Amino acid sequence: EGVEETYIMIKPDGVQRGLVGEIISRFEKKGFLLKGLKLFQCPKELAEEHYKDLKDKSFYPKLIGYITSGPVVCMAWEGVGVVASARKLIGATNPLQAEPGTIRGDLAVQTGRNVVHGSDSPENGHREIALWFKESELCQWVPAQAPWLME
Ligand code: YYY
Ligand code: MG
Repeated sequence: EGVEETYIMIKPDGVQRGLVGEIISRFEKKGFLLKGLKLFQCPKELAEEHYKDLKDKSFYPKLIGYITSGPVVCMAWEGVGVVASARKLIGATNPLQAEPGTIRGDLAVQTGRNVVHGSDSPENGHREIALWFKESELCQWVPAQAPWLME
């Protein structure tokens, strides 16, 4: 597996419920590299572009309302196999089906309030990071722990 990047977003319920630190911690402790981070009030147009593949679904209008209902925390994370690994840390879309130990399994109960988003492929990781961040908001850096994380 190669180095990938993924877009992770704490949804408005996660922010309102005071789960920002807890959720960021899980990715940080795993050992992924944080490249971008901001609190952001998402405009409707951006939410619609982000979820454009779902625009024919019955829940789409509610989903757009939910994502724009308050600030979100936008993150860009990098690492080997980060896309699939982050999806595992997040857990199943329906929190009642998400395994204990996952973010949704531990912290949420309903699909419509599932606290966090994660890109579903490396291609979408690139697409979503480019959509939510300006190039100047992303940092290229080598953390001090790097040699202790990977040989
Ligand atoms: O990638 P993931 O977030 O796990 O699920 P998606 O199938 O991409 O759906 C995006 C988002 O839409 C989901 O996190 C909640 C919402 N949603 C919903 O409200 N009701 C559904 N039946 C399916 C998805
Ligand atoms: Mg998805």
